[in-house]
Amino acid sequence: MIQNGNTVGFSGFTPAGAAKAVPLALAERARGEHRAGREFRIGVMTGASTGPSLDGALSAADAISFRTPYQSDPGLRAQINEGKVQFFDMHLSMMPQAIRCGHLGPVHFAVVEACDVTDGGAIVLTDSVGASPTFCRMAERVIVELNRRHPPTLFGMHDIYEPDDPPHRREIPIYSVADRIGSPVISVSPSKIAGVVEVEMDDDSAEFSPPTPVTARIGANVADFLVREMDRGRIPKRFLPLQAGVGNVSNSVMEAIGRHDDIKPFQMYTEVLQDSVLHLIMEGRITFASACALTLSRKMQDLLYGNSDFFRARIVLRPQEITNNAEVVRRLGIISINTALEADLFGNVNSTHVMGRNMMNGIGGSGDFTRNGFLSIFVCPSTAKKGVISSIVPLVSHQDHSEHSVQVIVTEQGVADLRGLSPAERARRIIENCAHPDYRDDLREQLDSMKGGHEPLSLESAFAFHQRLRETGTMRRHERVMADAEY
Ligand code: 0RQ
Repeated sequence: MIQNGNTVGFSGFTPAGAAKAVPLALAERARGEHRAGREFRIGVMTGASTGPSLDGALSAADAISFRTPYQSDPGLRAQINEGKVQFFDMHLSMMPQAIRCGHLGPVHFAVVEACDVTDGGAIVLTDSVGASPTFCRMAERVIVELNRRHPPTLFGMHDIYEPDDPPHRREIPIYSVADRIGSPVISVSPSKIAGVVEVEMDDDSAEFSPPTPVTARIGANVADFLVREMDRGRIPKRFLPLQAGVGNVSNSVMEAIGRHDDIKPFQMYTEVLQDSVLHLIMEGRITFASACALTLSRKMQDLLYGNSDFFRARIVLRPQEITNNAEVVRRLGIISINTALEADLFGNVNSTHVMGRNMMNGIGGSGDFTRNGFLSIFVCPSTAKKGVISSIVPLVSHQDHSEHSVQVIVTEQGVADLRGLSPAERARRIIENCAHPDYRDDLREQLDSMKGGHEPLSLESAFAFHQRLRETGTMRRHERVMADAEY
């Protein structure tokens, strides 16, 4: 049914709840078409990243022409960076409205994974919601992947709600983390359902590396900082809901906050729940979690599915338009914690482009939360790639989050609280508190050489660190690791 040139909205969010059987079949079909000398490429929209069965398989078959809004598959990433796939990197919260308003063109098919579907067209999603409600509403036809791996007892964990579009939008009536405002199912007209594909397939799994001494130190620094803020009365004693990004660093940060003796049990209003959060829910350290996806290892997924009643009372899964909604994030006073690839002396953050050119994953939801959070924190190790890259640079090579939104930067070296500081004061604090000692002298000299102006920027040396990396294989002065290699 799906034709060359179609746009397909697939369920899936990091990579929970991603459609798998249909994309694998599409990849096979694309190979066949290519062998016969015919073009077969489609536009792929999802909630966020997916795994080998979707982005991996379709990109390996050269079947993707356009992709949005977020990805993390190595093969697809390479095609994006070679210019073979056109990738539109966008704030996750804004995608459903952009689709409804036609900004991204028509959606020919929605392919959504479900744990149940009724004759009347009620679809119960699996372990993520993402943008599926909007895909189903806007697509010309809907294909359901009924995946028996996910139990129908997931019914009741989802809260499906789509706001009206401007000028008719009213407030989104979420006043506390656990509020439910929508329906447990997506309802589509049965006549629109083109087919139901019955499968039993595991999610492409999300295994995390255990905390390293560096990520554990970053986590401890964030937790200690939040406790100090509470002691000073700048965060309410009952704490505020947390948002934490995806990945290894974020998993360690959640561990550290969750286990800190001086932080009382708290709530999360976030995008992705990883293994660490599920442990903390079981221990009563997290009392309720609102999210868009459950990105769990196989072991933790089994545990959740074996205890659906317990977790349904403590977890709600919402569309990305709601989990990341600017209005709700501001109202609830979210403490947002996301990961940077690099940050500069003024507090600008790059989360997406290595050396300003090569896409890593995408901005995802980090901008939705950072711009609107009560407290917006960025974390990263002070160096990358065994120390040859400093994460603190004179000027970021690509900017996702500006100095106006980034409030606190944390590395394993320490915490730079940038609130209320001028650019020159921010630069000094970031160097002394966050940069790796190997790079501090160089950064201090850079700063001292920049005279005058409100923001002490040197156009001549702004990218000195990046240029050195490209020429010598390291950002360190007076060293040469390899010439003109990876970067
Ligand atoms: O690569 O494993 O090959 O060495 O980047 O870095 O330290 O393992 O960190 O897994 O937490 O990912 C920003 C990519 C961090 C992620 C990013 C290399 C480093 C390693 C990964 P190797 P780590 P993480 C809500 C929030 C944007 C979206 C977002 C991300 C690899 O957090 O995509 O925040 N964020 N969403 O070596 C070159 C540098 C580098 C570097 C690190 N300066 N230059 N390489 N690396 N710094 C969730 C969603 O929106 C869905």
